[in-house]
Amino acid sequence: MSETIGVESRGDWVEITLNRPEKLNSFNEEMHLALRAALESAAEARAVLLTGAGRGFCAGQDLGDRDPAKMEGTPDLSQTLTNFYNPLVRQIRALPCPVICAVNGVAAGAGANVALACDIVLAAQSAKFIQSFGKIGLVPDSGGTWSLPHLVGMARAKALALTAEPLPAETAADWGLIWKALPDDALMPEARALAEKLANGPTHGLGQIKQALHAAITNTMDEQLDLEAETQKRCGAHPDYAEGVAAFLQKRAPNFGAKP
Ligand code: LHQ
Repeated sequence: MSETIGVESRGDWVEITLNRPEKLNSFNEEMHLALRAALESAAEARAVLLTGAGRGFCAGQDLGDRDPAKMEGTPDLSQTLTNFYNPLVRQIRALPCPVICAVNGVAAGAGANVALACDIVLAAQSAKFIQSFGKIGLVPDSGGTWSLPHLVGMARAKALALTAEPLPAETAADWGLIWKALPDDALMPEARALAEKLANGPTHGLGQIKQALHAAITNTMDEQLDLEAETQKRCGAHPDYAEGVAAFLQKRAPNFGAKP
C-alpha cells in the first residue's frame, strides 16, 4: 500500500488520510491510485471520513507532475480528468454510505472540489477554500463548475472561480458551501463522532437518501415524487426499517446491524 494514503479501520467505518503533507497533499498519480483502492476497499464500510495530513487538506493537482515545460507535445489535461479526477468524484458520490470530509486546512483547486463532492463537509476555522484554477488558465474541475452554482448560486460561484480569492471556512459555512466550520482542535473529534454516529445508523437508508438528493438536482418535482415512491419501496423492504420501527415502538435504541 502506498504511503501517500493512510487508511484506518475504526470498526464499522474507515478514516482515509491524504498523506503528502510536504506538498500540501496535492495529487500525483500514485496518490490517486492509492485513494481509489482505499475507497474501493471501503465499499462495505458504514461511513467514510476523508481528511488530510499536516497543515493542509489538499492543494489539488501536483503541478510539478503536470508541468507543460516537462510534458512531451501539447498537454492533454482531459486525460488527467478522465483517468483520475472524474472517477474519484464519481466513486465518492456512488459509495453506498455517507462520506464525511474534514477539511483540516487549505483546500485548493481540485482539492476544494473533491471536498465538495463529499456528502457532509466540516472544516477547521483556519481552513480556506480556493478555486485556484482561474490563476493558471484552467476551469474548476472535479465537479466544481457544477457544485459551485448548485451550492452557493451563480453570483458567488462566478466570483469565487474568476477571482480565485480564498474563502474562509466560516464564510463557506454561512454561504452553504459546507455544513460547518469548527474550532481547529474540535474538527477531528467532531468529524469522528459524526462518522461513528452515522455508522451506527441505518446505512441502507442513508445511502438511499444520498442518491435521492443527487437525483433531485436534475429531476422535476413529479419525477422526484415517483423516485421517492420507488426508493421508499426498497427502504421499506430492508431489515433496517423493521428494526427502526421496532426500536421506536419498544422505546429502545435501534441496532442496525444489517448489510447496506
Ligand atoms: C504544491 C502544490 C501543488 C505542487 C502546494 N503542486 N506543489 C487538473 C488537471 C490537470 C492538471 C492541472 O490541474 C488539475 C486540477 C487542479 O487542481 S488545478 C489547481 C492546482 N492547484 C493550485 O494551483 C494550488 C497551488 N498552491 C497554492 O496556491 C498554495 O500552495 C496554497 C494557496 C494552496 C497554499 O499556500 P501556502 O500555505 O503559502 O503554502 P506553499 O505555497 O508554501 O506550499 C507548501 C509546499 O507545497 C510548497 O513546497 P516547497 O517545497 O516550496 O515548500 C509548494 O510548492 C507545495 N505545493 N501546492 N498544487
